[in-house]
Amino acid sequence: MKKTKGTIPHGIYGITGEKFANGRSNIECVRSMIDGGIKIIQYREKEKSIKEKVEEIIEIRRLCLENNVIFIVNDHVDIAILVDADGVHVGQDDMEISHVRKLIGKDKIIGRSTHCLEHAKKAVADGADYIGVGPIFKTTTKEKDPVGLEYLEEVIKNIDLPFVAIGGIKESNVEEVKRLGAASICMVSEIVGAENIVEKIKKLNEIID
Ligand code: TZP
Ligand code: MG
Repeated sequence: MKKTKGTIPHGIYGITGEKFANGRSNIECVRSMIDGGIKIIQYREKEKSIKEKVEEIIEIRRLCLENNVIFIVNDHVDIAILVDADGVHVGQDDMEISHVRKLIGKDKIIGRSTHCLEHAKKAVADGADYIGVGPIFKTTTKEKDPVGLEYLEEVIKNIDLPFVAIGGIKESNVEEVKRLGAASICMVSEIVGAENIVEKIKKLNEIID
């Protein structure tokens, strides 16, 4: 079995978002993210049936394995287990980390979305492998008030766990997020909605690196 546990890759963390992808499918977007050199991809899809999600996840799992890309499934612990994904990402309203761990095993990655320091501290205590920190800025892809750069700074100062900065991050503000100390940065609409995904990733990497 490929051992992926440990810290998550630095750089861009890719997430699917078909609704924001200008008519492209999740699979097309993943192909382009891989072509652009992204090393960790999460399947996140809130609208489709389980049947459709499973079909897509099987295909994306295959693409990620072939290209040595870490694959994380959002929400669905059962489907992650089914396809032997590298990990699962769960939000505050999803299953407790201890339950996810019991199901998915110790060698898999568990990510937890957090929106305040209490969430982050609990994720550490519960044994998450990384946390999502956000939404940093206002965004149309998540119905949640932004937590601001202040929360990112609090995490950097107080939390000893890998984290991914997320929410409203664009080519125009990614430098600020990076400069504050975020090593892994997620952008959904900025990437899947780009005219040319590979070119967009290249530009973003020039800013981040
Ligand atoms: N969690 C916090 S914000 C967000 C998620 C899944 C969506 C981020 O999307 P975008 O388009 O990068 O703002
Ligand atoms: Mg969720």
